[in-house]
Amino acid sequence: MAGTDWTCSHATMHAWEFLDYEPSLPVSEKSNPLTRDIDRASANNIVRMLQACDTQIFQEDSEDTYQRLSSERVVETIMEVAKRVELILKDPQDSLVVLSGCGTSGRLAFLIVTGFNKALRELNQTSIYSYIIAGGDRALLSSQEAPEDDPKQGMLTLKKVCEGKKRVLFIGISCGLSAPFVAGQLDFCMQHPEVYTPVLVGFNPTHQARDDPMPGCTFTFRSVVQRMQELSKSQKAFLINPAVGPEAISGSSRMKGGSSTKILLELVLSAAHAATFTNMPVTYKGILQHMEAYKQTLDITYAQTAEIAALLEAAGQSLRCGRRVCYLGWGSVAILGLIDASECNPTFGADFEDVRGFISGGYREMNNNEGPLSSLGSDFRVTHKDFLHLVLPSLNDQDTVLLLYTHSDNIREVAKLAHRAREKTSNIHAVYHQVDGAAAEQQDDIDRLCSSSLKITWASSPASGSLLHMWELSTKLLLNAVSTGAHILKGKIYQNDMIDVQVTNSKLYRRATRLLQKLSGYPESKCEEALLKSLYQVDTLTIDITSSDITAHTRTARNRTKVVPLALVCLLTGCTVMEAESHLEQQPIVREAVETCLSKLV
Ligand code: S6P
Repeated sequence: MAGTDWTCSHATMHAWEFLDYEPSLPVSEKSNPLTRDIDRASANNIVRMLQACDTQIFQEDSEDTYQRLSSERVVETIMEVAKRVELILKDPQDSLVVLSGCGTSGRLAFLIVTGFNKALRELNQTSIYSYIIAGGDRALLSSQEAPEDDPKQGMLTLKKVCEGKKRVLFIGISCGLSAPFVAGQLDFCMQHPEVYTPVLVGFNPTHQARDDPMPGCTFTFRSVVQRMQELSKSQKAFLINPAVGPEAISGSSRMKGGSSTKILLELVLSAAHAATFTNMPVTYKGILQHMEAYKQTLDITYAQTAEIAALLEAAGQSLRCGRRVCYLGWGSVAILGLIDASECNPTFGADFEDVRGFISGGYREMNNNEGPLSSLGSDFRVTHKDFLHLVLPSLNDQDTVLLLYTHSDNIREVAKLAHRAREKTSNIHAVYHQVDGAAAEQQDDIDRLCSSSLKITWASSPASGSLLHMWELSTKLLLNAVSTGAHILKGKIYQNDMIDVQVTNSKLYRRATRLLQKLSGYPESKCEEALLKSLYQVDTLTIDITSSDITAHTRTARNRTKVVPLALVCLLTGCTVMEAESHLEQQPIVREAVETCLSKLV
C-alpha cells in the first residue's frame, strides 16, 4: 500500500498530516496517500485500503498537528453539548434541538433525529429533535446538490422550523466546513443569541474553512467559523471539528465524514439521554468508552474482508455489464441502504437505477417530515412492493440483490422476499446482524437461497453504546465499501479521484477544476476553460458563457454527463469535444481512455 508514515516521539504521523502535503487543500479534500492506486486494486485490496482509511477516524493526535476525535478539546466539547441537550430533555417546553446539513450530512441528520425521537416516544417523552436537509425530503433519496449553495434558503428553513420556540440548540453539519446553506443558518443563530445556540460539526481545522464569497452575503463560511470561535470562549457557540484524515476517494465526505458525523452526534445525544433517563452523568470516561465501542464496530466489520470483497465483486460485475444492484432492507439498516444508493449519482455520475434501495414499510417506517414522496415519480417508490412491481420482473442473474436485516426484524418476511427474488436471480446476498446466541428461525432457509451470507455476530449487551447504532454504522461501512468498490471496478475512479463527478454545485465545480489541473498539469484558467467547453459542448467559448456565473454553469451541468472526463481528454490530447466523446464511447474506463489517448500522442 502506498503512503509513507513517520514515527515521531509521540505517535505515528501519516503522510497527509505534514504541513507541506497538498497545502492548499483542506483535509476533507486532500487525496489520501493510502489509496493512490485504488483504481487498480483487487477487490480484496480495495476493502483493505478502505479499512486503513476508516481506521484513521480513531487515530490519536500527534503533537502539533491536527486535533482528533479523542483529543481533550473535542471530548470536552462533546460533553458540553451533551449537557445542553440534557437541559432541553429535562425541560422540553418551547425548546428544540435541530440537526441540519446538505447531502449526506442532511441524510444523517434525518437518520439520527428520527432514531432519537423514536427512543423518546418509547419512553413516553416529548420529541425534541428536528432535522433539516437542503432541498427538502426529496434530497433524502436523490441528489439535490444545488440547494447547498443557498445560504438564504438555509436561514429561512431554520427560521420556519423553529417558529415560536424560545430555546434552540442548532447543530449544523458540514464535513468540509463549506456548505453555504449551513453557513447561513449559523449566521442567523449568532444574530439571535437569545434563542439560538449554534454548534458546528465538521472535519477540518477552522483555518481551512471555505473562504469563497457566497451569493447575497457579506460573510464566508470561514468568517462565520471565526465568529463562532470567539463565542465559544464563553460557551455561546460550540465547534466540534476533529480531523479524521482525507477520504479514500478524494472529497467523498459521504464516507469517513458521514461515519464520523454519525459517531459524534450519537455520542452527544446518547450521553444526554443516559444523563436524563438513567441518571448516568455525562463523563469524560463515558464518552471515551463509547468511542471505543465504535472503534470495535469498525474492527468487527472489516474482520470480514473476504466476504465484503465478494459482495463488491458481485456488485461491480453487475454495474460493469450495465445491470443493477438492489438493496432490500428492513428497519434502520434499510435507511442506510437508501442513503448509500442516493449518493451514487453525484459521486460517480451513476444512473438512479444502477444502485437502488428499498425499505420494508416504506415512508411509514422512514417517518420523514414530508411523509410519502412516491408521487414525485418512480425514483421515489421505495417499498418492497414497489421492488416487486417495478424491478423484479426484469431481474436476471447479472443483477445483484442484497438483503439487509438484523435479528430483530421479521426473518419470515426476509425469507419470503428472498424466495421471490430467487425466482429471477441466483445472485442474492445477505448481510445479517445477529446477537450472540440468538439463532433465528428461517435463517437456514435464507442461507440456502443466497449465494453468500455475511453474518456479523455481536455481543448481546455491548459494554457501551446502543447495538442498533453499531449495526447501522457497520452497515454503512459495508455499503459504502460495496458501492465505492463496485464503481471502482466499473472504472469510475481515476487513481483516487472521482473523475466522473457531477458538477452541480460550486464546491463540485471548484473540485472539478482542481482535478483537471492535477491530472493535466495545466494552469487553472486553461482547465476551467476546458471544463466550460465540455459542459456547454462547444469548442469555442462565447461571451454569454464566460460572463455567466458559477450558479448558471452548475445549473447547465444538471443535464450533462461525463463533463470532467471529456474535459480531461480534450486537455490532454487537444482534440475537440466531439472527438473526446467518441474516445470515451470506445473506452468508458476513464483512466484507460486517457492512457490510450496519450499513447497515441507519443
Ligand atoms: C459527499 C456527498 C455530498 C455532501 C454534501 C455536503 O460524498 O455526495 O452530498 O454530503 O456536499 O457536504 P458537507 O461538507 O457540507 O458535509
